[in-house]
Amino acid sequence: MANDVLRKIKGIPLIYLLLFLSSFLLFVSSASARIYESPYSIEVAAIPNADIEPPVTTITIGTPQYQNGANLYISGSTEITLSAIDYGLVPSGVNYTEYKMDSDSWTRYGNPFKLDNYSDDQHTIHYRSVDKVSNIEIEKTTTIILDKTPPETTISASEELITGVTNIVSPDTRFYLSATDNLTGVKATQYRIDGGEWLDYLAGFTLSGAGTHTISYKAKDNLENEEVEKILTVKLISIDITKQKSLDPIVLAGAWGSTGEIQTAINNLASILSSSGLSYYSPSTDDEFKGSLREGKYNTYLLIDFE
Ligand SMILES: [Ca+2]
Ligand SMILES: [Ca+2]
Repeated sequence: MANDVLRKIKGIPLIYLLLFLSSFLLFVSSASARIYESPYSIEVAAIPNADIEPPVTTITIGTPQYQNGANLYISGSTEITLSAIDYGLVPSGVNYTEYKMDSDSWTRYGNPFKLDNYSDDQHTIHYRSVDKVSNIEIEKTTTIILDKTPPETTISASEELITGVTNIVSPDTRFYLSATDNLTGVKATQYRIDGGEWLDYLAGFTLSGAGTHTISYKAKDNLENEEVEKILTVKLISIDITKQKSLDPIVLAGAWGSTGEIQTAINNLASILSSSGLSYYSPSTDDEFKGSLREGKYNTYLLIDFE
């Protein structure tokens, strides 16, 4: 068998043997080059200065928020979001983002956060990010004014309201609301009567219907911080009909008799009362006169005795 192979090789011209040998060596060298190709490319990615740029962090202030001139107001329920993108020739990626309030210490950022544990005031949020090769972003700041407090509303009336009692009022009594807010400002003041529909307060209002009434009132600021409803209970006394009639004098004129002389006197009296512009009623008997007195519906009584 081996002799057969040797005999066949001996039969091949030398030039073919050399060509075969050189092809074989070329194949072996290119195969070894391929084997070392992969680790060589990893070394290229790790060359110095591939990432010398820090990340860039962006802050987003959620709602509610209220901009008034240069001032940005937020409430205790407003969410603050930070997001970062890394830069560089070959960015290594954001390692972490951190923030701090005012002069507090840095806190690693995880999820959107609120400032409900801070006091109502102006605060500065500092924030920055660091990439995976320790490039640190120069810190940025955003200043906000935190307002977690609803307005306070007070009620007053055209007559003095006494604290601690059920005040007696009339249909003419006018009620006024006044709301003040600590920082953001009052957005709306509302009231409702006897638990009815809420109405926007625009100007003084009155009540109607004799009896006990409740006036509920509240206000909210420009960040929707809403005051807890306050209630004033009053008793309305309506002006009765007799009292209203008293504004227009009505005279009960008692003069009665059967003789011509008395009747003339009665007619003269009626004429005088009419010309005076007074409303009057003249009973025809003394019993009728007394009955009218008992009813109490006249405010002036005139009894003429002709005897
Ligand atoms: Ca970077
Ligand atoms: Ca407020």
